[in-house]
Amino acid sequence: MLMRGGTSKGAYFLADDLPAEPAARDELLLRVMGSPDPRQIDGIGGAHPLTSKVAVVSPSEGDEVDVDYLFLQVNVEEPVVSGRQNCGNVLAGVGPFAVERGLVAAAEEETSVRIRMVNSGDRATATFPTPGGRVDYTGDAEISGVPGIAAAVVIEFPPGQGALLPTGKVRDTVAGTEVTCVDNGMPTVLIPAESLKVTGYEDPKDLEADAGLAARLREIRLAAGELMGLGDVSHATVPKLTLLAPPRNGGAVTTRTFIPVRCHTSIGVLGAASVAAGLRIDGSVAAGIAQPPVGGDRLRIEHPSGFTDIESTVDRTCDGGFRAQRSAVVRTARKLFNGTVFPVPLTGGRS
Ligand code: NQM
Repeated sequence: MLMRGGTSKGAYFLADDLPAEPAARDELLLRVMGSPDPRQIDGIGGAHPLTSKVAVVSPSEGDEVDVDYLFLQVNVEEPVVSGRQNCGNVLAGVGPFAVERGLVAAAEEETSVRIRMVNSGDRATATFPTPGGRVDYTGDAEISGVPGIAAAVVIEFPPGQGALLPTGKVRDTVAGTEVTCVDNGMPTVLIPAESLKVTGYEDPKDLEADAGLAARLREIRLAAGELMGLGDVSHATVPKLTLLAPPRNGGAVTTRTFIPVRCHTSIGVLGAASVAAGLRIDGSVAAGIAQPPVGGDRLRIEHPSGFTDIESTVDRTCDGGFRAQRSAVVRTARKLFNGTVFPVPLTGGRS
C-alpha cells in the first residue's frame, strides 16, 4: 500500500510479504523504489529522501503492543537501505495500515494502535477515527507541508529509552562550532544558524546549493556522530542537523533541518520532538535564540513550510541531568494506492 504519512510518503508492506532475510529484503526494496537513480524513474520512489521510505509492519508477539513497525530509508542515489533511524511521519500511517490489513480490529468510533518502533525499541500509540469500524481518512486536521485537510492521527510517545543528551553534556564544541546534541527519538545536532553564517530563514534549495555550508555540516556531523556514540556516520542518515534562528511567526524557534544532506522541506516528527526537548534544556545552544518555553507542554517549531506543534516535557533528574517525559503530536495520513508493485526485474540491466 502506498501511503502519505504526515509530510512523507512511502510503501507500506506486511513483513510476511517481504523476504525475511535483511539483505534480500533490501535488495528487493531498491528495485521496488527504483534506486539508485536520482529520478527513481523505474520505481515507485519519489526521488527525494522524504518520498523514498518504507514501513514494514507485522503483528507483535507480546501483549504490550499491537504491531511492530520497522522503518527503512531507501537511499535515492546510492544502493543503500538503512534501518538506523525512526520516522515519525511514516509512523502516522502505520495504525491505519494495520487496520486496513486486518492486523488490528477497529473500534466503532476511533481506534488506538500501540506500535513498537523496531528501529529503536521505543513505543508510540496512534489514535485515529474509525467510524463504523473502517478507517476514515477525511477530517479537519491541517498540517503544514500538506495541502488541504484530513483526519487527525494523534501520536503519543512515552519516554524514550535512550539518553536525552547522548554526549552527556548540554553543549559541545564540535569542529569548532558550539552545538547541543540531543536525542528525544531522533539523534539531532542543534546549531545556531548564525554560527554557520546563514540566517536560518533561507529556502531549503538555497541552503542545499551552498557547497561551503554542506562541507561544514558534514564536518560537524561526522565529529558529532562519534561524540554521540553513533560511530562512523559517513553513510548513516543520523544524526540530523538542525539550524536554529529566532522565531518569526509566533513560534518558539525557526528551524532548517538537514536529513542529513538534503534540507527538509518541513521537519521530522521525532526531529521536532528532539528540537523541542533541546529548547527545554537550560543552557543549550537554543538559549538566546529560541523563545524561552512559557508554561504548558506545547511548543511551536517553525520550519520552511509552516510549523509543527509538539507537546513534550523534560524533567531534571536527581543527579542534575535531564530526562524527557512524554511527547505528542498531531499528524494526518492517507491511503493513496493499494495494489501490486512490479519491481525492476533482476535481469533489468542491473549488475
Ligand atoms: O523525525 C525525515 C520525515 C523524517 C523523519 C528525516 C521523521 C521524524 O519527515 O520522525 O519523520 O528526518 O529523515 O519523514
